[in-house]
Amino acid sequence: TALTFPCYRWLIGNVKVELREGTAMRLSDDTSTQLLAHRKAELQERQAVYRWVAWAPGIPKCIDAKTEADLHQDVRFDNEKRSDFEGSLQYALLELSLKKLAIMFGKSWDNLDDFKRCFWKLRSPISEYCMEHWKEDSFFGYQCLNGSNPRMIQCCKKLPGNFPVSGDMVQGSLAPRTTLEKELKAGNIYLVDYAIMDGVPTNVIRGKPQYIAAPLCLLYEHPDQGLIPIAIQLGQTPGLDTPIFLPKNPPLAWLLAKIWVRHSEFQVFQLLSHLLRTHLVVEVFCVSTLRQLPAVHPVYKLLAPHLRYTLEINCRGRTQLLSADGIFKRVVSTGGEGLLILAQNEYKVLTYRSLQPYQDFQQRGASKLRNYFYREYSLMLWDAIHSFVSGMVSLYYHYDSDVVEDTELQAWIKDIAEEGFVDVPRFGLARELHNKTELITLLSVAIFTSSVQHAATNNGQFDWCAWVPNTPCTMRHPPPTDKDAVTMEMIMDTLPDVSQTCLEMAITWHLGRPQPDAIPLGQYREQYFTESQAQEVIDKFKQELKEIEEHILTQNEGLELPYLFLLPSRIENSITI
Ligand code: OYP
Repeated sequence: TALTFPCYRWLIGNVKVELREGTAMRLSDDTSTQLLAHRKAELQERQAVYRWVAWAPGIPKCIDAKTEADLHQDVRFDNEKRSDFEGSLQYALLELSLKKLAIMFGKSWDNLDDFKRCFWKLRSPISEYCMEHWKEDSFFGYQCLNGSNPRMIQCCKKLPGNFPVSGDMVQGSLAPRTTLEKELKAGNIYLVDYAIMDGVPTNVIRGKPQYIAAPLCLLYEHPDQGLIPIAIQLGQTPGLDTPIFLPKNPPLAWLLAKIWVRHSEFQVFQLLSHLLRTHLVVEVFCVSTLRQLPAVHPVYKLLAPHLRYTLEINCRGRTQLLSADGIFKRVVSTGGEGLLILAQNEYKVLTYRSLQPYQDFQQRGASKLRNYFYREYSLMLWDAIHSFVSGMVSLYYHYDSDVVEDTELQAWIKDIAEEGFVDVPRFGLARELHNKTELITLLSVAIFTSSVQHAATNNGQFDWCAWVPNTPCTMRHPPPTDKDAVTMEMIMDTLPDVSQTCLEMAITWHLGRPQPDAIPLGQYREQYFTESQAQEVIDKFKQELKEIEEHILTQNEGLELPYLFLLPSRIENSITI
């Protein structure tokens, strides 16, 4: 099989020889001057081939390549992957255009049932469940926990000053004999706040302006009904034109308010949780690993399988999805300038801590929410990854001083912190490694983000977005200001048109479907490590993943809505899509 990541070292006479067999070597393990010279030459060559570039200011740096064609052969898709990737979207679009729907620009659907007309060959059990249940409040609440953006919900101990919900307004949603004040104190009130969307410029599609809101949504963990939304405000500034929508309002007004929240969810989920916080974060690790670590370095060998295909998929994303004439510009409300400004807003507040799941849940006060499968499974997987990384690192680094003295490793983290995560004062990653613990955490973050976290955001996207009213990619009318004036016609004219609907379905199907050439988490097809001790650590990791697999399967048996996005067999080792 072709190597998907460079793994060779220079030998005498400048002959490159693949180095799949052989012991991992830190700089200080290589003693002969010849081997040291090879090490240096390899890095010089790689630094000439893999260069940083700022794709845009205010976001992480990426690989210097205009398109995927500029990438070195070593990091390109293989033929099978390429033809599958290019064929799959064509297939999906063909499915839809057969019905002559994909070209109906500007045509609204006549009624909600009409969305079913493109629900033909492209469907899945969860997308069908979604179609049946999307209007239900408890389903809305469920998606905050286990949908495609499970990192947004936070505990609310005190109402935000710009969200004047009163006890009277929500009394009807609460359990008997309690009050909003008591429930706030008890930690049963939660908030999703899309302030980050405020002021983001909106797209214009075929001459028609699209719209964005920055909603606030209050939720309550009801003892019987589970998590339910109890109040929604579709803007950050309270006022007469920004009423607070409640479940007891006219049903269409409440429904449209929820649709607006879900529309913000599409933007935040795709651009921030998915693109920025997985794809672009992992690209930084990818570039610095290629630039700073020779292929014999143990950290190179450890990370390489988790960086496969990421450079190429990101290049394709930049050129075909996010570019000035890309898919976002054609169908999404944040297409054009908006997506960049939204990403820049998030990058300003992105922290290294928030990429570590224990800290993330703790900071959001989300540790005791019931039925939060994403939390339960991602923590189990974090533990497994952390103990695997810890086992591997300990084979090659015995003392903290080994870490401190590894100049290649120090150059690597410096590249990550200073070049990759440039201009992000609050990120909180030091520019040098002081001990083994810091190294283990950093490597765990890299592997967790490229596998588990990417799976959590990517793999459900068709399930949650295929029924487009549940997660619309754009809105064609401004948010409602008058609760009594909401009509079904207004909802249909607001939701994506026929053509936008088709593209949302096609692309989310293309990206969310199981990848035919997927290598699951913990499966190392290319034997970078040949030492038997390393093999033992890998085997233990595989065993733990198998136990997690069984646990998840058992726990999901008979569930009306299973949560299987984090089933280890369905998590890829790296971001390949
Ligand atoms: C690259 O042939 C990627 O046009 C997806 O991007 C789709 C293409 C190219 C187009 C292929 C073609 C992968 C990397 C990424 C990412 C994260 C954000 C994903 C957002 C998906 C949004 C769906 C849009 C629906 C309207």
